[in-house]
Amino acid sequence: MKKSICVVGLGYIGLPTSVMFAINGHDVRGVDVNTRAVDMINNKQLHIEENGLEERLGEAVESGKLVASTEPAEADVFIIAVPSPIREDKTANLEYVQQATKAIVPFVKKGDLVILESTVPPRTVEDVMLPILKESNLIIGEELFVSHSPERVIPGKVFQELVDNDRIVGGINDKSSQLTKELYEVFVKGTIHLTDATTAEMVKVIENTYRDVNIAFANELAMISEQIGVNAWEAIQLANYHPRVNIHTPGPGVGGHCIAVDPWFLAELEPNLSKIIQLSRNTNDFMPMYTADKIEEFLKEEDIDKGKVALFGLSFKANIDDQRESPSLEVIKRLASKGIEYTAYDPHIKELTLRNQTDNREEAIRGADILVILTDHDVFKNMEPSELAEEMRTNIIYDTKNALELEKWERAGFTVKRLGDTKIERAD
Ligand code: SAJ
Repeated sequence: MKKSICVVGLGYIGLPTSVMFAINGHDVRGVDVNTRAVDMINNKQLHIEENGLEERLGEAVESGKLVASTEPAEADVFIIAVPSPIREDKTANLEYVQQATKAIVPFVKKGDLVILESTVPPRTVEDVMLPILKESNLIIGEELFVSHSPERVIPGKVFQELVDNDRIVGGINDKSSQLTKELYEVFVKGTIHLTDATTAEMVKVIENTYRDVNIAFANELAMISEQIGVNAWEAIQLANYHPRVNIHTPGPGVGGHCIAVDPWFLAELEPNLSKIIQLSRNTNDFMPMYTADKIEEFLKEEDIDKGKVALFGLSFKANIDDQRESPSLEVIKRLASKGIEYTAYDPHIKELTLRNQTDNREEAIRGADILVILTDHDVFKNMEPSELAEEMRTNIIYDTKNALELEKWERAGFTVKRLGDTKIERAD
């Protein structure tokens, strides 16, 4: 049945979700405090990058099914998809969730459904949202239904994953879960699993925490491997042939606004019981320093005092333009604090916001004493040694993502150093 849906928050989850409901026949009002974003959306323009968003947004706006506004309005369903970041002290900042919930209170009516999509510390729906929603004077669970339906999509593949991924829906009661399931069924092809709101919150947070802990383990293995002369990439790959082992890959740190954030939600709730979680977070946060210190070490080995470093890759992961919490930015800070010069280059990032950033690859590597790969973009993986050979001052590359085909580059005369892979000279 056709419904009116008010989506609060038109970011990288709220906007694609609005678009999906609109092109599947619902009347969607997208709400955002950012007037520029609202204007752009109504003009069918993108304020965020996502594969397949442009054409779908065009279709949704042209059909009149999606309208953006700065103010909520009455609707059958309210979906909240606002940021839930952490503060400097690593505690959850739920201000946006609270503000969005308050903003819809004047518009909710008997029979409506409120869904939280933002990732939050377990118990947020019960302890933070419900007290605010009670101000509507509707009986919660009887006249107003509430659930948590966390997004689980990966940037770059949002539209594919919105449809194909299984979805977790946790209502404050069975009716809330059921209504939420019926709504998402309009485009979700994966299985929709029903549970309670707090369990759904827990599920979402532990998915990302699992990855963070696993990556920290991989990073630890990389550092250990360097000490004992083992190639961690090969060792992890071989270990993963075991049917019950799935070790993730090391790197210069963990970025993005999810995996580097969500584990703190659990740490905050139970600081004394979340030791591995906190240790993993700190291990991953330490990796950019480790990377910068290695760069300094490699320069010193060549008797280069400060040197010039060409940094390739500024986004937090491959093939996207998102720099939020990117480890590359931390590597830059650390290099700068050491007085080491750098030039930063990322072909996926169009706006040049950093000091010493260039969109010209030749300029980035010209005269460099070392080239450092920080993100495994396909464009880097596909580079040919002949494209770089004459530009650098040395032939040293530090690959923190195992992006380059080692033999090819070594055959071409480069010295490739790799995170997690140090050759140790042993006495016979
Ligand atoms: N990374 C590693 N080693 C790995 C995998 C990732 O160092 O083996 C690093 C990446 O380079 C990156 C960071 O971790 O800096 C995070 O990247 P990611 O691809 O693992 O995750 P996100 O943040 O893009 O998206 C995650 C996804 N969660 C899971 O896969 C469990 C996505 O499904 C969620 O929707 C998203 O978080 C979210 O919004 O919570």
